[in-house]
Amino acid sequence: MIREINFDGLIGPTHNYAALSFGNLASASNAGATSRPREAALQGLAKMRFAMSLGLTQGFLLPLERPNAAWLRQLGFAGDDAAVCAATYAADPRLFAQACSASSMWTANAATVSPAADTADGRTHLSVANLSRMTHRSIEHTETLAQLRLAFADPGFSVHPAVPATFGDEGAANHMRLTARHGEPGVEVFVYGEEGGKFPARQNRRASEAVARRHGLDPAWTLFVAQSQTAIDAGAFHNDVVAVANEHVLFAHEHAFADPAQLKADLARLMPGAIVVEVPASAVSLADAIASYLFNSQLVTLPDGTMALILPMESHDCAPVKAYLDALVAGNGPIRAVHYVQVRESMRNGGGPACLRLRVVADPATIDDRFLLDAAKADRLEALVTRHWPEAIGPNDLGNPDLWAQAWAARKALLAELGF
Ligand code: SUG
Repeated sequence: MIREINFDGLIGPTHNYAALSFGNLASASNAGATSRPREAALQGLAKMRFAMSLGLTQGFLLPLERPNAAWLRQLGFAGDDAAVCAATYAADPRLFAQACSASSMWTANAATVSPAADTADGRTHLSVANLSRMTHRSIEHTETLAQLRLAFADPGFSVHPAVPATFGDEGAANHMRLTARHGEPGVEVFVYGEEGGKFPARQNRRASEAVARRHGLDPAWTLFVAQSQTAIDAGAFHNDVVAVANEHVLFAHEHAFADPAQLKADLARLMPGAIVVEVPASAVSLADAIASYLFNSQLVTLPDGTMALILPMESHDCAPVKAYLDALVAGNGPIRAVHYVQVRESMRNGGGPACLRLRVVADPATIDDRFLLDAAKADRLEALVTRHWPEAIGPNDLGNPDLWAQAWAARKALLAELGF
């Protein structure tokens, strides 16, 4: 049966705080902090389990190989993997940190997905994101492509490589879809930024247009919408930091878009049943929205047809946001419940519940079963993480050869456990 499946990124063993993402306030402000990779991965798995407990279908994607010695070799470092890492760390510690990043955990940036109901050939199209605006993320797409081609090998899917990197593309983090029901045709909304602000605009309009063409979307049902410069400057480096959509509901901050009136008019024209739940700055300031990640929540349709928000605990702990959410649930709107999950390790790098998942509308029976989760597999993954993931990584630990060996061994054990 066709449904929405959330593919969360299993958080990798090198998760750390190297402040690699300029414009992402959380990443910058936790520079040099000590990370807890084991706890991070367990928090991620607990969130996946929670989603399953709500009756949702859950998948996951694997962490990529880090440190990425193959990439460092392309940059001229020579020798075996450990020698390449040692030479890079000695020559350029920041470059080495980029090769170590566990950033593929944020699978909202893995790809843009257009469900079969929207595309000309009736297949579900996935375009891997090039992530070219951040060096540490620009090295994800080749391995991500290989993984998505495995997971979505069924002829009902078409998996495209990244669009050329001159056009920055950040995938589903800047893409929303409004539809009466997941399996039905929808309006696809691509959100892009414009250069010239305080921080880099990470999604480019031409990249979005290329993705829409490759997916065979109907231009009449495809919107290209500019992010507001105010939002980007306030730290909304992706649209999913200030907006989230599910089926007929768009939940967004008043200052998310450059021209919200136009977007609302277009939605009303294309989808008269669409509801925009707009949060005014007078209730939640842009700064509170970004610090609490109110909008980086998963807006989901439960099996009984009602909608719920899965939010980070930081939203619970921000008084104006909590007050807004309490009133939202008490009111008569389409969002009937809110749930808070603990994903603090990821949040400290600017990744909330929505960043950690890639949504795919499909029949689970058409997906490689190794990428789907159930309670028994979650047990096995938790045991494996507990055995193999480092407990902590401090600012000076990235140069430690024992850490590299542990990270490679952990990933190898994971692949073996899952039958890859
Ligand atoms: O790309 N952080 C990620 C967070 C991605 C969030 N994703 C979405 N909004 N969908 C990023 O900025 C920080 C890594 C570091 O600093 O070590 C980082 O890459």
